[in-house]
Amino acid sequence: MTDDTDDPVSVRTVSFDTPAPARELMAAIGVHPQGVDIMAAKFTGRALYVKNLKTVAANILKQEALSAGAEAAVNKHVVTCRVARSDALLFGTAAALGAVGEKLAGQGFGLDGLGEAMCRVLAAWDAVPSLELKGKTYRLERPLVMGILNVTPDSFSDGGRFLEPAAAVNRARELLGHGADVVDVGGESTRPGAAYVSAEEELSRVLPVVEAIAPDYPVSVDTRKAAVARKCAQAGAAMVNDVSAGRDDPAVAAVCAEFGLPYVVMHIKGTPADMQQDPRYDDVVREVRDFLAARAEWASEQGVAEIVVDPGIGFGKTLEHNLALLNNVPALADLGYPVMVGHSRKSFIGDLTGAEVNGRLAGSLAAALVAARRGAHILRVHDVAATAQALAVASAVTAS
Ligand code: HH2
Repeated sequence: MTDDTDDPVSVRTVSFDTPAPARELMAAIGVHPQGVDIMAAKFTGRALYVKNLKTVAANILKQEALSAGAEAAVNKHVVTCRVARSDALLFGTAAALGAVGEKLAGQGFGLDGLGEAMCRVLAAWDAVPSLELKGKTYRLERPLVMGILNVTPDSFSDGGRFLEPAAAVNRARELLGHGADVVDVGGESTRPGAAYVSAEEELSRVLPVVEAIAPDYPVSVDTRKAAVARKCAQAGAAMVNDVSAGRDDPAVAAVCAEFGLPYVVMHIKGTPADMQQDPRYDDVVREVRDFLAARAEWASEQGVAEIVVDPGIGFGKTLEHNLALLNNVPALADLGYPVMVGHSRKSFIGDLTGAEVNGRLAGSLAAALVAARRGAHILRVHDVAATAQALAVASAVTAS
């Protein structure tokens, strides 16, 4: 029996609306069919998905779970050690799973680190993150709606419509009137293959909007450049949204730290120029989660106090990658930071339905509702009024 994988043990939250996907995941882990039946009956809606345990560690984890009143579904050959590694699905109350995490300390076989990671993940399960924008604290019990304003000639959906400063300012006011909690102003398209824009050009596009709107309302600036972030912060911007997560210009984080602004770090594979050329992942959810955890830690080391993470829908992802990320928002939310999702009108909706960019409202609303149900904290959208209405109805129904 060989053990040829160097991948570390990882843990993340998974959430299911019905037992069927939980059964599928247990089948993929290689759980005995009878075990799948028994454990599916104890299904609780969310679980911990532990990957890549050594067999001995999987056996210990199973015993500790059972003794704490939780369940661990592992590969059927773990008990006879006929597999070298197994994944595990851990079900139970947060208290029972927390007890398992604590008991793993001192066990060896890689279980120490797993126990600590489990406790960190569980601490985020029922916590409600908050965000401070312009001195107001938003408790993110319901998602904030961020209205998109692209002051560009070439954005994939609204390119060229708001290039004139007056048109851009009017659009910002319109988005706010439609119920946007914050407006995200961008002066550089990041659609696949988009052209580079200088800081001067970008500023000439976004600054008039920031100057007109930011004194009264929360404005986020969508930029990869510290020079743009700084001028906008001086003009009163409340937040910085960086699709490169500080990898293009690390000084963006320092600007956020200096002005006390929340900083959105987004996942992208490659650059806008090459990101859609055959993107591949072994496990897109784990890789995006690890990336966001690392960039958030980096931003925190730069002195940023408030960090938002974003899986970057459409940024170096196939249809399957985008769907997996939207369905697995809980695995990102369990990092403990607010999660932003930018799904609006994107090409995965066209891939699924054949709809053209401006005919993707229904698909965008469906994605918004699923992301909200999965725990997204900020939804970045073009269609603010429709999104706000859909969210209001969905939350009223589920609260009744
Ligand atoms: N998507 C786009 C731009 N900025 N920022 C975050 N945090 N998340 C996203 O998903 C995201 C983003 C791309 O959409 P859009 O702004 O509509 O188009 P373009 O880049 O062509 O201007």
